[in-house]
Amino acid sequence: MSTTTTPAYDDNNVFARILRGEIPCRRVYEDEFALAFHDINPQAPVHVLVIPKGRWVSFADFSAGASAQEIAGFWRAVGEVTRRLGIAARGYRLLSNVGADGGQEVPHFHVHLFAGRRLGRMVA
Ligand code: IU
Repeated sequence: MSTTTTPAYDDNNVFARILRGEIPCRRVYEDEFALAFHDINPQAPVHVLVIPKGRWVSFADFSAGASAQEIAGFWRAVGEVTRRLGIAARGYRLLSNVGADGGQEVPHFHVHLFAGRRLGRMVA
């Protein structure tokens, strides 16, 4: 038995609505496991969000509850996005905020992908 502090998934969060096509996005890539689109408020020349198709609040419940196929498919999609964007040679940064202390604003698991300039050092 395991315990979790992850809140229940909110089907009306903005990324759920993007997945259902109720809100438009600038799509970069999509497959059965993931959708990638440009962040609406980019923090770097390339700022793309990659989200799983499943109903996961954050990396916390995704990593504990998703199937191996979902987890592998999602991370393979992240890699595919980097290849399609042509950023692999110069490098990039992956980041995922989790929960309140992590500064997560949208409660659907997402990975930020930053690239296109020499990024600053991480600040905790
Ligand atoms: P966070 O990790 O939950 O803090 O990041 C949420 C991101 O979602 C943030 O970078 C927003 O600019 C972005 N975003 C978006 O791309 N489209 C939206 O409609 C909303 C937020 I609301």
